[in-house]
Amino acid sequence: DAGSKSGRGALVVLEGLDRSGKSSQCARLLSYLEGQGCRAEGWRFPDRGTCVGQMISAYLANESQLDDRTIHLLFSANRWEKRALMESKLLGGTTLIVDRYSYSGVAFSAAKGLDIQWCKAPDVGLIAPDLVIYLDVQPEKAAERGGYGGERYEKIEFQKRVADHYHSLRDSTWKVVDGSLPMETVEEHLRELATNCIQECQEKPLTNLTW
Ligand code: FDM
Ligand code: MG
Repeated sequence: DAGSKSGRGALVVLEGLDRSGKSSQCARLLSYLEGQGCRAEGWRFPDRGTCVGQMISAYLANESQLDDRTIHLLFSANRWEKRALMESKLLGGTTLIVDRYSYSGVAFSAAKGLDIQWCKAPDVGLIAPDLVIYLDVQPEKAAERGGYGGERYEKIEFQKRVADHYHSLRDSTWKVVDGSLPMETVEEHLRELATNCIQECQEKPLTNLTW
């Protein structure tokens, strides 16, 4: 009975390239956890619902142009503006399943050639995830999956560079799941990883991201 005790919720992040299956898997995982009686919410970054999020959304749709460092800081600000709510949800016992987080921030901006340390710096002090699940799909395979939606970063050469940067960000909180396996198999892996994580972190204090 994951999460039915009185401990804090878990911060579970899904990362991966565009078309890696993250969004579908987040939704499936969320409904599974809810079905288990676990208090959980699905979040995503960018959160396009805020003022900052609307600027990001316009940029991604190529409706506006922004300097590379400026958009990087907006993505970070979009996480900062949600930090207080995130903390209160987690401390109140709600698990958050988050589609993209700071790792997207660094991998995508670094793929443009920005310095990695510079990219990491503005996210220091955000809440550190308890678990990062990386859905590993070859950029070529992801591109075959019904094509991209036409947003700014949805090009195979760029996604290849993003994949390299994701690779260099992997640390002990990461679990890599082969995203090319059948959907149900991926789903099963995610259920197990998330359930274990939720149980293990109930009594652990929240920590901040330090990289
Ligand atoms: N993206 C996402 C970034 O470049 N930086 C970030 O900090 C985040 C959270 O935005 F191409 C990129 C990744 C992706 C695009 O994301 C929109 P969704 O998940 O497709 O909405
Ligand atoms: Mg996308």
